[in-house]
Amino acid sequence: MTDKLYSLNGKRVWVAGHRGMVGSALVRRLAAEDCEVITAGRAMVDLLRQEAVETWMASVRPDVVFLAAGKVGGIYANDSLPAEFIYNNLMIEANIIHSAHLCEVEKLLFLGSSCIYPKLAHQPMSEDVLLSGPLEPTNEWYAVAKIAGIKLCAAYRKQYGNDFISAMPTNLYGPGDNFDLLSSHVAAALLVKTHRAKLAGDSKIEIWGTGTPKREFLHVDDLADGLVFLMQYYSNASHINIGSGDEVTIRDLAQTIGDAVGYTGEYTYDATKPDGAPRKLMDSTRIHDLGWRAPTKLKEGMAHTYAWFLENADKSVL
Ligand code: GFB
Repeated sequence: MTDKLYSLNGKRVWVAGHRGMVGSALVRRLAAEDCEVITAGRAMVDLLRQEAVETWMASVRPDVVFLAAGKVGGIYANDSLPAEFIYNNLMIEANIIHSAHLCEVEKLLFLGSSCIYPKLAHQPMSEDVLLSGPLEPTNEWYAVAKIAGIKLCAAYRKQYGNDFISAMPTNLYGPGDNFDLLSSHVAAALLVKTHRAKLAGDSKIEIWGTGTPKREFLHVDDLADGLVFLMQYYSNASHINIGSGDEVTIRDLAQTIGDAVGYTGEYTYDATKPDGAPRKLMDSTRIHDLGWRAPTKLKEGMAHTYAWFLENADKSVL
């Protein structure tokens, strides 16, 4: 393990996007640190408005920012709301990163996504394949905004010496996910579809696409732990991947979720729906070499997520 470069002790830590899956996991994880966690809902500060962000940050003066706010969604949402995905993400990250510079925030961590890498990038994808080829068309709008966020951090490091870093998580799942079938990511969608099929006694579940694309899945509590690790052990450097190494086809993911839920029926595939990128496996060597690895395996993580879902999910989706 490398030496600790930054201590959160006694720091005022703003989690931007604390109502989302990643932000809420960060708030849970930060409870174990000796720091003050700051959150602010939309009524307090509209992150799309530059003046609102600058005024709020100048009055609150956080020492540390986790930038987990943004417009996110699965393949269908990304493909059907391109303007919202590019505009909201660009505005939120530009407003927060620039204000963090003005307010002399000591450290900021920006969250990107594995879709910043080219659609047909060499696998597993190392940090160096950024901007080496065309993006996956279903999410290029989101990807371009996230690439701009990485470059904003790099530019503020280069020009002003701000310690602004960025982390690129692989596909996520876990408590606090969005379970709306049209806008959710695949893991949450298949959990809802499988749960409903089991309750209704249906013997078929419809999967979008061919079922052959591969995805790597990271439990959001592992991500939050990795992000707190990076805040402490990674400084003044380029974007860094954070994956689990747990890669499965969508077909196998459906089966894993079927096992967690106790569904024994069949699956059908709707090839008129997009597959997206054929494969998106992160090369996480860099974070492993720093001394961090994701502890949760997909099977146990999915069982835990289903238990959380039964306890906590909005009754309208159950
Ligand atoms: O998670 P997902 O929506 O997004 O879909 P991406 C992954 C794969 O699951 C695709 C298939 O091959 C889908 O065709 N799939 C099967 C389904 N059934 C379903 C279903 O019911 N719902 C959904 N949503 N998918 C996202 C990007 O890409 O990855 C985001 O759009 C972000 O920008 C995120 O980067 C991490 O993995 O394809």
